[in-house]
Amino acid sequence: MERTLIIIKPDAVQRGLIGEIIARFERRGLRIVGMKLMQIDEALARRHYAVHEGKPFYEPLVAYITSGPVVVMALEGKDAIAIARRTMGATNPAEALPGTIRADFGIEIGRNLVHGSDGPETAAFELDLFFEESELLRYERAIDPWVSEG
Ligand code: D4T
Repeated sequence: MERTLIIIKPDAVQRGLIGEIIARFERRGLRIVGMKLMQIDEALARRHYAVHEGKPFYEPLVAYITSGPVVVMALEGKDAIAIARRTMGATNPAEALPGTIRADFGIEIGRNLVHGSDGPETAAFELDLFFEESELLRYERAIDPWVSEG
């Protein structure tokens, strides 16, 4: 069982796509174990995107992610990290496969609607950045055995 951090970015919130995006992860079978609406401040944005510091897109990226409210979610499931990223599609929406969130709603990399952790270490780091341990719930859904053999 894995957990991953998803951010529904400011462009998706402004465009009224929160419900649409949550529904796609939910329908895929991933379980929401944490969720909140928040505004990311500059310090948190810089920590979250620290690996990109110095790259040409770093400052615009910080400006974009802090430009309005976001929804952050912790999703749980078997292979949740890779499955969430495939549900999102390629980083650049112009190259994402149809049927993915980024392809269906986006056209360029600087407005790519969602973030998802890219590996187990990143997921642990990012979940810790955005959630207190007490905000991450443990529960089972009646549908879980119908989503996964366990
Ligand atoms: P995020 O982190 O938003 O889920 O994106 P990815 O994990 O799919 O992609 P990433 O870490 O390589 O890039 C982080 C973030 O930077 C933006 N970006 C990236 C950009 O604006 N221009 C670029 O050339 C790259 C590589 C988009 C996502």
